[in-house]
Amino acid sequence: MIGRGGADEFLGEAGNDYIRVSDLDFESVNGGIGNDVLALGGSGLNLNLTDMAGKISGIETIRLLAPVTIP
Ligand SMILES: [Ca+2]
Repeated sequence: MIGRGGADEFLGEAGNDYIRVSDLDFESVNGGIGNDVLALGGSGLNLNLTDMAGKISGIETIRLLAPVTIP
């Protein structure tokens, strides 16, 4: 699944899913069952997992595709 930005909702359900976002404005990412990847493809993203609590679930791997700041 590839998000193009904005308040998207991703639901992976069963299987190994790959969810790519271009910003952090999505409503929710839930990979469901399986080994699911959340890929951050935008530039200048500042990912604070504490702020994202409740928005990201069922994700086993976070992949950084572009310069991302993790405080
Ligand atoms: Ca899944």
